[in-house]
Amino acid sequence: MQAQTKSVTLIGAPLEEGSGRRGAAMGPAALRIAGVDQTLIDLGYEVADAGDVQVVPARDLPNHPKAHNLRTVGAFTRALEASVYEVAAAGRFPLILGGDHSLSMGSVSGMARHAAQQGRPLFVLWLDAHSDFNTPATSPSGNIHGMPVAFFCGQAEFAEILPRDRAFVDPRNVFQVGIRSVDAPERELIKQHGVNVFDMRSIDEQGVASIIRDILSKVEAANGLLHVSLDVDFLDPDIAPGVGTTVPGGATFREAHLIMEMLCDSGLVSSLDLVELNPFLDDRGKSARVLVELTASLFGRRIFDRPTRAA
Ligand code: Z70
Ligand code: MN
Ligand code: MN
Ligand code: MN
Repeated sequence: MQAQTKSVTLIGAPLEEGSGRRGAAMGPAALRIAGVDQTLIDLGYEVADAGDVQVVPARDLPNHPKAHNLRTVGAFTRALEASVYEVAAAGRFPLILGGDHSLSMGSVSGMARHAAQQGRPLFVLWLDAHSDFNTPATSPSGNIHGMPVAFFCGQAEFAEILPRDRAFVDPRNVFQVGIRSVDAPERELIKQHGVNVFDMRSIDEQGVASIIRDILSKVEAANGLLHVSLDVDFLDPDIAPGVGTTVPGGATFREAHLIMEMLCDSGLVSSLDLVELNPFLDDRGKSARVLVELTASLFGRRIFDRPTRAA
């Protein structure tokens, strides 16, 4: 991120209880083994590793029949909200190493608090096969990793996880790209709340460059901060098999890199989640390596410099 901070803090979130299967808790370790820290150092960043968030289940939260492991997910949400906020408020770039996608309840809420304090709107780019806009009432699975967008938009209050007067994200500032698996009631919620969805058909018809350019121009016009949340299943399973829910027909290696390069050039990205990597299901570290390569593109690795675009 050229215009943005050159200081990055890695925050490991070994959370798998939101996903309904084991393995994603090994994600932070795999991303470190794939060299995420050295990759950023080689690109000229100052990198601090805050280590892994450690929590005990929050006993003040209920055992919710339709939101599995709420006490553990809730404890991670609280810890991540606080640490992501503190890192961003200190002028650093929070890079969250997941962990399943329920961790975004905390990371995005922390960035929403930071943005509110700056008097700037927070935008979210959600790169995912799934919309993750279920609530405990609509979820077919009860797995909280299908609910984080509804949570940080203030539409899924499971219990008092975070204060009800916290900063929410305006669903009209959420841009979802790569979507190809949405539950029927979830689709109604998305339409009702004005979430911007670019499904695989729109990628095929418009191309990712035009989609991302339009999103970035909206963020820029609003002087917003942009949080990027990258779910491994955004990518096609051929290039990234290490994920619990593979959904065919995902983004290609080239589409994903182009998105990252355009995001980098914008200088608008404030924070990043890398989520749903399941090393237990991966093929010899392939998916972990792809995530680190994409992170490198987001932070400025390029094949050749491009002529700067006229303003
Ligand atoms: C489904 C649900 C989901 C990720 C699966 C699936 C949600 N919509 N999200 N894998 N990353 O259970 O809510
Ligand atoms: Mn699931
Ligand atoms: Mn997801
Ligand atoms: Mn997904």
